[in-house]
Amino acid sequence: MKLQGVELRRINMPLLSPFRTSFSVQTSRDVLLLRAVTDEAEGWGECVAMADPLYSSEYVDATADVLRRFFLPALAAAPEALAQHGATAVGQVLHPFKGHRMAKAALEMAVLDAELRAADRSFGRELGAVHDRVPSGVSVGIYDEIPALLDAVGGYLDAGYLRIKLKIEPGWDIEPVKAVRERFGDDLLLQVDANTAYSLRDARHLARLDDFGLLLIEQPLEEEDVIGHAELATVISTPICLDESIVSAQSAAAAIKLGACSIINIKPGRVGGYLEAVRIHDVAAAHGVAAWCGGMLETGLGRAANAALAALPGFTLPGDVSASDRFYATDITEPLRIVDGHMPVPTGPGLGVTPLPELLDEVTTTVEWVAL
Ligand code: NPG
Repeated sequence: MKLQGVELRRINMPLLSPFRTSFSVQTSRDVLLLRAVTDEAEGWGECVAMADPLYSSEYVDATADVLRRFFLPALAAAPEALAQHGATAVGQVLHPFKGHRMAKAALEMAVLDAELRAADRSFGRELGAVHDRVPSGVSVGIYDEIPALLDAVGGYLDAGYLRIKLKIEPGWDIEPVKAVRERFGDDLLLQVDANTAYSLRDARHLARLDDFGLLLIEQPLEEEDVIGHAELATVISTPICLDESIVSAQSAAAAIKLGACSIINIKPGRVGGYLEAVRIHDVAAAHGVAAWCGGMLETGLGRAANAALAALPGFTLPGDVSASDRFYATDITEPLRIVDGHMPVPTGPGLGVTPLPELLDEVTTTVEWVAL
């Protein structure tokens, strides 16, 4: 395969309703898309970095900059590696550059999509999917009042979602969880996500969540506080799941060994790409640690790829793999829908979905072509 150039396209997608977490209120999604053009096919990559560095240190302007300034020139200088090894070469070529995993992931995804479309193979087949559909969970933001939260959760359950994740923060934790449990019963698959909003001093408070039969509590403490999570695990009985702390297969192995988590949320963007995500899946499975696929408000492109990843055998918990209409009135691809609480795994070549030009143009803010 010969990479001829990459288009960097910024789009802005309005959210159906504001999405509030412990770190921000999101009303629209500013996304960088990559279109890799090779001599054989073109492929799409979606960068999951947000507009501001509040979830992680990356942000969308910085990902565009590092791609332009370092990653695309490095790939242009390594044509033999790409020709011989295809998308697996991307991670190796970019390895000397520290961090910037969301930018690396987007570029690898675009090259992989082009390679797979040319070979008429799907993401699912390439990554090792063993299911043709995956159970769909939904992430529910922070609300001002409990009744509004209960209405939202009820709506998602009516839509068929099989698992509810509540965003929590200090002041919005025990009460909303209790209210949802009471209203929707003990059988509801329920978990919470703190996005680093607590410290170890809150351990006793967080232990109050133990009464509610949660599947897990996700990332209660800071990203770098792996030891803190291991200590917290000795105080609370709700299983601890790590998200922000896990940035590679190596950090996953370390967190598992330290006893910091019994579950991992795997997000391809956070860990540098779908291929590293598979390696984390393998590490988790080898240690008997459950995994599930996280979401970052992706368009249909990232959502399709996540559905393929979530179909690997070690993804034993429902992921944040929700339908396009969870966040968007109109997606840029054909809308991804859930059927009986499950998202079908796309079977077409590559991602199995492609942006529809007129929908894409409607949300595009800038387009830039980088010839290689
Ligand atoms: O379903 O796409 C989705 C969103 C799931 O809550 C979700 N994502 O912390 O996991 C998270 C959160 C997030 C969203 C994080 C956007 C960062 C950016």
